[in-house]
Amino acid sequence: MRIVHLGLGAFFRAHGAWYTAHAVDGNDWGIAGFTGSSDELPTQLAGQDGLYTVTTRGPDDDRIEVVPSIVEAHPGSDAAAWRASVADPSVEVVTLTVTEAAYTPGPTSVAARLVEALDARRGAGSGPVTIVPCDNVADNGVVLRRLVLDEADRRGDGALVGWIEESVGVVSTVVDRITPRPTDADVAAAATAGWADSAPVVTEPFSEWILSGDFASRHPDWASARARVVDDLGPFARRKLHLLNGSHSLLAYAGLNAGHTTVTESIGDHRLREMVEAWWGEAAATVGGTPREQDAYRSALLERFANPRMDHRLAQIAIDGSTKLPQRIVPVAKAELATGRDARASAQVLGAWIAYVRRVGTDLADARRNEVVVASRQGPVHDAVRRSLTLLDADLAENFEFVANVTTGVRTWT
Ligand code: CS2
Repeated sequence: MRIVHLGLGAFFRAHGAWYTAHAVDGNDWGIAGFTGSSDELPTQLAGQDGLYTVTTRGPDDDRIEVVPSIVEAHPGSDAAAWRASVADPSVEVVTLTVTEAAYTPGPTSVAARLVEALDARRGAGSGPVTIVPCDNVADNGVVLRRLVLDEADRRGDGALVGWIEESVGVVSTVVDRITPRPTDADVAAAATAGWADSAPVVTEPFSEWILSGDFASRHPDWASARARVVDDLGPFARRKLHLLNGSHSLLAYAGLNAGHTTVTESIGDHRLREMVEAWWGEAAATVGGTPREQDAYRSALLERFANPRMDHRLAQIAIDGSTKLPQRIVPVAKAELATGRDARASAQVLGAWIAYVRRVGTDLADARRNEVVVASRQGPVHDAVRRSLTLLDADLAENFEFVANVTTGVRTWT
């Protein structure tokens, strides 16, 4: 049985592929992976039979293992192989790690790629399949299903729409495992540990995978590898996106503005640590669980962020703020404002982002770079803030007091 994966990067190899390897029936499954854009990784993996090492880097030591679940690796640009793989009758699951930016409509969106491949699958008569999106987007399965159906509808192919409705399951997930982009030092460390691996992955000890929804086909017994299946994913998604990812974005923008390079350095800076605590205080209202559970989650996050042996670059987290912040920060700001409070901690995070964008300008790494950079440099700071917020959420941009608080946030860094 086969899984096709789109977005073959370090995170998937430390997470979905790793869970598959650890499932009791993992040996019955093989993954055909497609990168987002890299041509290099498929060649590297092919040169080592798809095998690679995962180093689990704790605060005190490393544990190294070889993950055997990837059986084929292709560059994302190979559209013919992509269609043929999804159309293959032995394939029952399609997993995705395509980042937040891919969940917006458009001809290059993940939905367009999926619809093309699903059309080939229908043509081949290969039967039902389940899509498992693994990106930091709330209700990712629900959002993706809508995008896929809209895209099929846009093509005017009613039969395809009907087939997708009947034969394609889309589940929603919450994923978590901090996985820095691999470096040359990781290759050297694997070699020192005795492994000739040109594509190693380094990750943290913590991992979480929570799934919800109906499968239309068979899938590996991921629960046997400690994935969880729940009825209501909402509270888990908000906890992860607001507490972890929200504070990550804060540490990234404020940390880079303050001259830091890694998450460990950023969380070690008292001023930033206080900002993170303030953010968590504000986000608490949107996150389920008892105060005790929230405390435990936050303490665990502080330890994860402070892991002194992890080289997690703030610049990696800073990528694509315009599609990440609407998931991580905007819902908290809106919930706070709706209660009549001033959402000052949310304003701080957004202020740190805008200050960062103003500083780096056209060097910004963001799927919407041009609009974001132009907005951030438009006229006086207050106007730039209003225009930048418009790109995230129109209501926020119209709240005069909130715009003023974000402007204060920008001034913190200038
Ligand atoms: C990070 C996430 O790069 C980012 O935006 O916040 O990739 C984060 O490391 C993962 O979601 C952790 O599970």
